[in-house]
Amino acid sequence: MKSKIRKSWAEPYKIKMVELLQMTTATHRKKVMQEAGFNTFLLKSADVYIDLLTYSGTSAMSDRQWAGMMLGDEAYAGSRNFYHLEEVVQNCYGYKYLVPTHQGRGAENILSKILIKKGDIIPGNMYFTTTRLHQELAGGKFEDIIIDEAHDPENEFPFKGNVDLNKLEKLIKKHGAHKIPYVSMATSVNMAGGQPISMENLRALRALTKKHGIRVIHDMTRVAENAHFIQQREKGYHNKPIAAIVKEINSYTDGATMSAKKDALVNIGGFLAVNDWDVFEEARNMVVVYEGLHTYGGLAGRDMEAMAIGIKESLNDDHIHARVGQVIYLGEKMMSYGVPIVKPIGGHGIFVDAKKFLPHIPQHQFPAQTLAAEVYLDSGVRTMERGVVSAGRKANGENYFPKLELVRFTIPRRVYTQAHMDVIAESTARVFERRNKIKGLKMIYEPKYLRFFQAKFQPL
Ligand code: PM9
Repeated sequence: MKSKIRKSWAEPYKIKMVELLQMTTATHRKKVMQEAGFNTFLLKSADVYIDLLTYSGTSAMSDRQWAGMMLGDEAYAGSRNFYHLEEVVQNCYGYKYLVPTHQGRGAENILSKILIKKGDIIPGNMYFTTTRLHQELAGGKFEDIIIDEAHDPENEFPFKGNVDLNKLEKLIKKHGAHKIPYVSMATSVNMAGGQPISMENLRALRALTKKHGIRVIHDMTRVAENAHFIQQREKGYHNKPIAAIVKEINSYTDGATMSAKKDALVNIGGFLAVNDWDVFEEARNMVVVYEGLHTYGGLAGRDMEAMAIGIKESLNDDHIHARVGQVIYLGEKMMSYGVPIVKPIGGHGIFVDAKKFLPHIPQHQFPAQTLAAEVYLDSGVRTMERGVVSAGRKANGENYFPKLELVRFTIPRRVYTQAHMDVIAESTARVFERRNKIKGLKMIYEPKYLRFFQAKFQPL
């Protein structure tokens, strides 16, 4: 007889050191939220109890990574940690050439400047804020070619990160392949809620782009989480280790930008990795202008060592199972309280559907920004907006009004416990109970670039 008892996951580590948290009062939270202009990015970390603003650079490093930091070779040129990192990128990810950068957007800047010419089109499976901005600053135009299901929070399609190949073919027909320097393909699509792309779709994307001589550049920031969903959901992958799935994903692409602050479990770092010698040569030259010498790219030797070790740890099956397991635990708890979230639950956080949560607040009054502020006011849990504020403005000055208006509860890796997840879900449920009394916001300060980081708001 099959047992009915749930088989839980647990973290494949134990805790050696703790960081004390700050508890705050409701009065204090109200005061600091007003000072922060109702933007959770402008709160001081000391005023935050549980910090889900981002999972970027906020991971807990392992004892091995900390030990690796003591092996930092802080030579200006040719640090031994660079060669270790290069070997790990080649062996674990399968890319030939490595250019380290201080973080992901450093790699995006260099890549965009090398490959994009004015008037080029860059199709991608949903935009990401920094990625699209660098493409635009280089003179390109981003075109969304993700499948329609990705724009519907209720749609439970298991691979909502897939590329719609018909959309791509139409773009090729309209503009010609020579106008498309590469397809910008992300794994675990961030703005869609951490939704994976399937191996089948990747294979088809490779075949189509090969036919037209178009590169595929991989935003591999969360490739291990994507590999987990392929392992769990795609036929033929159940018994394949995460490490092998990651290598197969990469094999269908020509290069990658990486923010190592996510999957790779470090607090700072990133890289550009390519298979094409000519692109590498240019990138190696350009990195000295924007980041630092090509063997450190804005990083200390110790950072590169921690990254090399972190990459290997990130591909461990038990690690990734527990990491995604914690996200799913929080999502299921939220759903049990009736909180509307993006489904299926993604890899790096829970994305609450603010349009459904606060249907009486129109999008131009920033429902997701409002909800993020309300959750903080309730409990000191910090989240962030991923909706109309994050989407920004088009070249003609008009606001983008994205279909998805979400609040992101992203979970730092190896940092919080299951009890923290309970506190977060309960706080969100309390705000849900009093949702009808919540009013929207108006924007009173708007910076020119990536406005979500620094914009200020006032309650209506
Ligand atoms: N992502 C995140 O929290 C940090 C900045 S936005 C709050 O989700 C992708 C898919 C990312 C990403 C950063 C970057 C840029 C590129 N691609 O932050 O520059 O999710 O290391 O990476 C953030 P860096």
